[in-house]
Amino acid sequence: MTQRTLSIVKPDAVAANAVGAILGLCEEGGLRVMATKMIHMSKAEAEGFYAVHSDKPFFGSLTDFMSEGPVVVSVLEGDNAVERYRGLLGATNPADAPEGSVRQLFGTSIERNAAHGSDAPETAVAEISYFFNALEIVRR
Ligand code: IDP
Ligand code: MG
Repeated sequence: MTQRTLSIVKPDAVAANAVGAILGLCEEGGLRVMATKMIHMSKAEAEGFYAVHSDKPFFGSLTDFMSEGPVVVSVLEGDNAVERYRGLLGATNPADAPEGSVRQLFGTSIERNAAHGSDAPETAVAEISYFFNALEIVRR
């Protein structure tokens, strides 16, 4: 089933010049880039994106991190895209992510883990609309 998901190359991976490598792994992994842009989120914008985690002890630190520098947000499309991209990313903690996965290759801590992927199709729809309007996403 063709599906879409939201990817964020996080500030650590943008700073490490790994944008192309990560989007390359997406393409090699069967996903197509349908929209992409670089943005620098304010603290409030990062808090809005991660509102679901507002009760967590790491919320303040996470939203500082996500607003410390530019990120690359992308809409990725492919068969079973949500699960497919989560598989390419590996576990939240890079130490638990499989060899060759995005987080194993480019993440350096459970917080600074290089990239985000939506966790469910409904989450993907909401996350895509947080960053992109209809005119910014190519039609197939
Ligand atoms: P996910 O990105 O794999 O879906 P979530 O549990 O949704 O993981 O957490 C969102 C983000 O918050 C993670 O990608 C990571 O950057 C950060 N994070 C998650 N757990 C921790 C933690 O225990 N300490 C610090 N940061 C964390
Ligand atoms: Mg999550």
